[in-house]
Amino acid sequence: MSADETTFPEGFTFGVATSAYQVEGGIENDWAEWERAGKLKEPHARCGRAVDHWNRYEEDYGLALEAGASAFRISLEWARIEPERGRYDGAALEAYRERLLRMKARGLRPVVTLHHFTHPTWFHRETPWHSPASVEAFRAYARVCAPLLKGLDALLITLNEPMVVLLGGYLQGLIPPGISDGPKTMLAMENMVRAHVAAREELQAVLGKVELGISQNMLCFAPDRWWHPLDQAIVRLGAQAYNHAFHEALSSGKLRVTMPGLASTNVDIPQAKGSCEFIGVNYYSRAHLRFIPRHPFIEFKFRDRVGRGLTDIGWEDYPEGFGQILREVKRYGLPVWVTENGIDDRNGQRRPHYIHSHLAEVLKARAEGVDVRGYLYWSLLDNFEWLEGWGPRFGLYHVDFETMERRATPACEYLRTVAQGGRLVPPATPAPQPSAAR
Ligand code: IFM
Repeated sequence: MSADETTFPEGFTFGVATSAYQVEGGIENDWAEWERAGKLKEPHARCGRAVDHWNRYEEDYGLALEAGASAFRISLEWARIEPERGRYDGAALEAYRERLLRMKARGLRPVVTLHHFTHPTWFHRETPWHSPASVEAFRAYARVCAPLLKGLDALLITLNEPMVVLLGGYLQGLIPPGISDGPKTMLAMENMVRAHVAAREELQAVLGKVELGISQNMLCFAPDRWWHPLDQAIVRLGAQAYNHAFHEALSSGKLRVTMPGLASTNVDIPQAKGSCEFIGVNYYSRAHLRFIPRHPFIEFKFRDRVGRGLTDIGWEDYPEGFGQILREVKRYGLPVWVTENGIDDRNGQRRPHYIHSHLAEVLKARAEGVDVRGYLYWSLLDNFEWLEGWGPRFGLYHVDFETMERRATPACEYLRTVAQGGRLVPPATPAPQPSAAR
């Protein structure tokens, strides 16, 4: 290994990531409605008070610092800020401003997402993403958020994982708004690109120069049958649509998706060209795709092809795919931020090894010229994992969901050692065997 492959450059940022609905508690939005409609895997699960971050934010900033973080990613909850269309909640705005100022004062650079999966309850009824009104609704929300961000030098993210919202909410109907319609999915995608541009304009108008992007969930796709031309074809089309179409639209102004039999679009949105300062990558796993001769034509599987054992949520632990994705995004010619990377590891023993192997890929990619500037671990705390509810544990800190007590897992000390030393070192304890890890 060269020095470049063991040492992080001066200024490289280590941080942690969270999102409002998953940690704050006490939020009424489209997901709360979805839960009450019994749509989670466990129909009685509720996010409810989440992990009470709304009240414990000072404690949580301290925990992030103890884990070596110098950046803290949150999202603003649109439903708190605009509970009724056009009515903004001054107390919620003040509370967010106070939290961001405290974060900054404690030495944590704010990373602020405007939209992380959730919507106010009026949104899908009045201005759903497939209607052009969504663009102006998001613009108005961004305009109200902009003053909160003044003087913070925050890294800004307009949309988190828009493809997850689009595929889950508009194509598969599994998450709000529960639609299953290819053409509407593509209209919604086009409007999300336009909404990103509109939000950028509003933020720039107040903040001047911004450092802004989106966070894209990026999977390493592989053909289930390596030799099968149709599996290879859907991997090519799927990776282009899922991983790259959004980034490409924001880079070139051209939105192109080809998913035969599912959804396709080809529109030019010139205002979107060059509308990001960085590429945000959320990476977790590799997925194997297999062509099936009936709708939806694609079968999606997590397989344990290398033998490291699946993670507790059932995803493949495949750091090599992270390296591949980082090299792929080099084509956009922008700095890269890893805005999420993490593992559901319910006993906490594998997490240091997962972080180590994924940080090794960051260093390799940097040595190959990919300008990765920061790494945010998902997540600081165990939290509410959407359709999966309360089972998964991604946290650097284990949370007792009854008492809300936070307890460090071994990854806290590991991340702190790497972040403070600026060097990648192996974890102190050996990796658990795959069988023991499941
Ligand atoms: O918990 C989610 C997060 O909200 C978005 N990215 C993936 C995480 C793990 O599934």
